[in-house]
Amino acid sequence: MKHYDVTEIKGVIPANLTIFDEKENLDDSRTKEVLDFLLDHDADGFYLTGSTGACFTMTMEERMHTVETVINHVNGRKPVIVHVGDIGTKKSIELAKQAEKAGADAISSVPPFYWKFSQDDIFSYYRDISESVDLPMIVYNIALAGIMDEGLLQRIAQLDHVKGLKYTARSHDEMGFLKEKLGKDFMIYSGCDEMALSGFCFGADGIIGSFYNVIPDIYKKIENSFREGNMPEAIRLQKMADEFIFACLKYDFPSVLHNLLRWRGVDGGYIRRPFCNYEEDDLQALKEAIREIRDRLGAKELDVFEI
Ligand code: MN9
Repeated sequence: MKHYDVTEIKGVIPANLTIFDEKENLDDSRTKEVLDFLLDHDADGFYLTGSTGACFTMTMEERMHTVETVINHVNGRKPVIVHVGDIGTKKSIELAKQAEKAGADAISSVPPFYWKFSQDDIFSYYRDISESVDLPMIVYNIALAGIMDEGLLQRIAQLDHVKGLKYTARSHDEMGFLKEKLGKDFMIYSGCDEMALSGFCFGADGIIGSFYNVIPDIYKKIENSFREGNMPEAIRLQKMADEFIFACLKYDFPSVLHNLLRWRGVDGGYIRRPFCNYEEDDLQALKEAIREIRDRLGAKELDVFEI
């Protein structure tokens, strides 16, 4: 199996949904169908068992099974990052070791949450996990959660195996400073889909997020337009994507992503409680909103939805 250097992990990377069946069991066959769709629609890599993947509703065994199933199916065609975050270091280490064995290209983790861990606790968490395997660690900072500030991120970034940062926020000044300070080979991924273009402008090497499960091709066009210097087109697509995202975010999230996949002709399976599963009838207003956005903006890119 091909292994990717962390500097090769870039572009548009879906934070994969975990696909369950009607009875809340993992659904390997639908998982592969969704992966094939993403591979056919320009996804540049995969980020498994993160918050979009409802990881905190899953057992350790289920997380490991998902990682193995996906990595085997992807079979080196694109890099795979495995989120191993938990609020127990020992559990994260177990997940990290399994990810390494399964053939992951990198691991990633949110900081421990729920209790107010000290900065030293959080630093030790990343040190202990990243030292437990021979894989690059991509730290996942959700700035809105207010758990890690710039000083702590810089301290963690000095750890040997820490090679990147997934940075989810609607402002990018701090992310841009960090990219400058930590150097070009320290990879930065913008995590807020509504702000992907801004992320690229502030130096992100890639974007990792939920909506790239559904419209990876539109985001690939945003990235390509940006890199070609076609800013009007990049801005048009990002604004359209934002209207689409904000219409979807009126519904339970990430539940609604499973329905959106279905509207693209892919069997996106189901989510697990306490997230809700929407019936088609629950989403008539969303279909109408998407049609309205498409018609008002003349956005033929939204024709991909059978609605
Ligand atoms: O970082 C995701 N963030 C969270 C990834 O789940 C907190 C994003 O992809 C958002 O889901 C997306 C919608 O707000 O930008």
